[in-house]
Amino acid sequence: MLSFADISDTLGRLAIEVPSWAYGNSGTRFKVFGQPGTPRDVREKLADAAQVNALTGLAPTVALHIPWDKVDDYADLAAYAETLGVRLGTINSNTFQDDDYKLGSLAHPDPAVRAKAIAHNVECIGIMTQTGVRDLKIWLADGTNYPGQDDIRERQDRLADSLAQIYSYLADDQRLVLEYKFFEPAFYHTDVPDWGTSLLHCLALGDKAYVCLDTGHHAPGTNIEFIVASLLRQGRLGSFDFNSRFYADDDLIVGSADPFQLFRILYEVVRGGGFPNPDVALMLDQCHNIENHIEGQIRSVLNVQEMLARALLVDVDALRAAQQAGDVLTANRVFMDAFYTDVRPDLAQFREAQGLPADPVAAFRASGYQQQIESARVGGRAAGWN
Ligand code: RM4
Ligand code: MN
Repeated sequence: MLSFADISDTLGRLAIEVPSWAYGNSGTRFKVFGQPGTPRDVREKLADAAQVNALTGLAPTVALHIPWDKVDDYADLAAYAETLGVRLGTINSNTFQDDDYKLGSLAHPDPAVRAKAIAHNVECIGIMTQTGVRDLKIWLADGTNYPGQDDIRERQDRLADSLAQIYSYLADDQRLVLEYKFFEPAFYHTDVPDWGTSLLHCLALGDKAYVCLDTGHHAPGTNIEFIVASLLRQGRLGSFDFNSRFYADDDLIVGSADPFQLFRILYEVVRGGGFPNPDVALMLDQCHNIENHIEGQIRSVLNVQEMLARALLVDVDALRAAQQAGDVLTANRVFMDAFYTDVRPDLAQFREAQGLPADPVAAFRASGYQQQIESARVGGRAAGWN
């Protein structure tokens, strides 16, 4: 087995992008429980995100959702982020909350609605240009609820055309990442339900189009690490939206529902050259409905770090030797040895060596930051969907 010293330099390159919306209130369709101290605007979301980075050294960029994080001056916002020690990250477009989008957005039957959704994405590319951000992430709520409701084949044609129009606005150093999700909010069919559909659209668009894999967007039992391996083989895995789920798209803390699955995914990321690799953005897409937002984010980035450390510990030479010898159980044992290694003491030391707290959650609780925002911020708003 490898030791922590063998992997610490590589592990030190980990950077996780956090979502601005994780700092807002969120909930289910049944109830949103507000939390005191919730950010009232994007600047306060950035300030909270900066705490996560300051305490863990793991979260240097913050993804924005437009229009939830709309401001008049994006260059100014980017400069403000820098003063907090973070940078702006992926721009997420949002074509799922206007009344016009009831029947879809980029695949809508009405060309006028498609044009509106395209224009919104072009506006997002403009924000990327102003802020030096590389990626536009598109997640669509498009789909149908009833068989026969719309022509599912023609919807693919409309979608392809809309995406091509958006893609044509990208600069050479910008990318489009297309996220898939197998159901919800549409219940019968979804226009980008799976990685195959996303990949087909990306291949048609060109080499600046990549797939975004949200770990919560698969049917139960799906072998996600296989998808990771396949997309990395094609050079088309652009980004992850990490979270975890028990049943549907639960958006729980990454690694909380199934740590072994996270380990297997990160093993394939490393195996396929997806880490360290700036072309594969490791992002969180989560909601903290009942736990403290900032602590939830701290725990999340630490979970990714911990499982990545274990994945890096896999003795790949011993694994390959066992695989090639057809020694099934030795291969499995080599793999499991890494998974079962408790790296938490090493990680605590690793943090301290960088001048970071050994226990970032405890440090956050001791910092007084939460108390300070609770008294300073009144009327904090939701993430945007309620
Ligand atoms: C979607 C999808 C997107 C995220 C929104 C908030 O389910 O996962 O990535 O931007 O939720
Ligand atoms: Mn997502």
